[in-house]
Amino acid sequence: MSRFRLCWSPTSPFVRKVMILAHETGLAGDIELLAKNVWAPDTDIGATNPLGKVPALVLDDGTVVFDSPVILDVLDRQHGGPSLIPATGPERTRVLTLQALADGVLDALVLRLLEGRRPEAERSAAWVERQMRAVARGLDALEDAVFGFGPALDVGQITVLALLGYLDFRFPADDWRDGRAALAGWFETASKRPSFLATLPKDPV
Ligand SMILES: N[C@@H](CCC(=O)N[C@@H](CS)C(=O)NCC(=O)O)C(=O)O
Repeated sequence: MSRFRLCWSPTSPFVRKVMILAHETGLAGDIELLAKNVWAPDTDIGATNPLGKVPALVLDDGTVVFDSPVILDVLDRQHGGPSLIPATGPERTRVLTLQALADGVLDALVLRLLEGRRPEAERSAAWVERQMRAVARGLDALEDAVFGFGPALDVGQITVLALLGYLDFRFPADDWRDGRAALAGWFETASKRPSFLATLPKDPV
């Protein structure tokens, strides 16, 4: 029996963070995936996660864990390999802030995507522009942050991987690589990892 159940979707970058960590740490086989369409009017996700969002992880004692940074923290304590979250000190702060930065850019991208799905008359160009400015500033900050990346993958880098993968998936016309050679170069290498390739997003047919 699986040790964990994960409220999952094939396209959520936040779910992808969890799955990248699971593949990196050998935990993927311990996680049963519960596919959820959080946008379906009759979704039951709220019965597990009161916030109505994926990912949510259910432990074998029934404890529900969200959101993705907490899930990554819980799973990181469940494997015997090197931790992907530094235990203490400035490195811990750096890695967790990196995760928060990439998560925040993802939040802005999701808001932008959802705004674009509203009926045309209800869309706000100013709101979309606000999100796009946050995305641009966040990516510029990541371009600088790359120079401080550690040699081993951590939860910050996992989140950056999920973010850049999401940009290529949902916004292929955005040229995020333009003017961000260091970030693009890092991604070129990191995106070849088996954990990234095993978790490529796919729209349901
Ligand atoms: N901060 C959350 C974000 C999760 C999130 O926004 N998930 C999206 C899918 S990509 C969702 O389920 N949205 C449903 C909603 O907002 O109602 C995390 O890190 O887990």
